[in-house]
Amino acid sequence: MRALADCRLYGILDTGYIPPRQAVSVVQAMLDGGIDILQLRSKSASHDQMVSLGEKILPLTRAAGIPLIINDHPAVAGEIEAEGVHIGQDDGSLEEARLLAGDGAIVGRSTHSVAQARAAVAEGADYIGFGPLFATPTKPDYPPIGTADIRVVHEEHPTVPIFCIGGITPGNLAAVLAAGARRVVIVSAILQAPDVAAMVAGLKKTLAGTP
Ligand code: TZP
Ligand code: MG
Repeated sequence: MRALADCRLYGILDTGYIPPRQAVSVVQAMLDGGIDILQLRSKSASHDQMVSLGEKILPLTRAAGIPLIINDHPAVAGEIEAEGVHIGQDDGSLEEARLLAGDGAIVGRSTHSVAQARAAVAEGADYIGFGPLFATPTKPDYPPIGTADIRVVHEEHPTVPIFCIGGITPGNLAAVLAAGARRVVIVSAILQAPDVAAMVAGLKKTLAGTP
């Protein structure tokens, strides 16, 4: 299984873009392209629907040796024995998520400011998301925070994996890396690409060009 420390391109299978019947083929394309870590995110699914979708995807991510992270549903992560769970600012404590997700699970937290990043790290998050950097239809309710604080959070937390997120595309990835990012989450630019595997492979190549 790929270690979190070795993950730089984080993909999300978001049911807002991909209907459940296409989930398996799109996940396979992301894996074929070389995605490092994958999240299952559905803002509308019930616990049982998340279990059912997660159980369809897990054999693929397992075969590829890539961690599967469940958004918002720590108990689902525990039930299907996914590698981890991702929670937002309003999703309860990290400790509670860790208890539900089970021993050894990765627990990540979304953060939208330097202060939130500091709090999540203090709480023991295994990684943090940091953004949205730019305005994005995938998370329309959050004002973009820009790129200036990327360097600040990396300097404050040199050993914590920080995944920059929000409106990142092949067109601005180089600028995001130049602003100090090392790891990114990219949702719509991957899921809306005509060739998902080729998009992922191209993004990986750009990331590989920046140590
Ligand atoms: N959290 C902050 S921005 C965001 C989430 C889930 C959405 C990122 O999606 P996209 O399409 O890559 O902008
Ligand atoms: Mg949430």
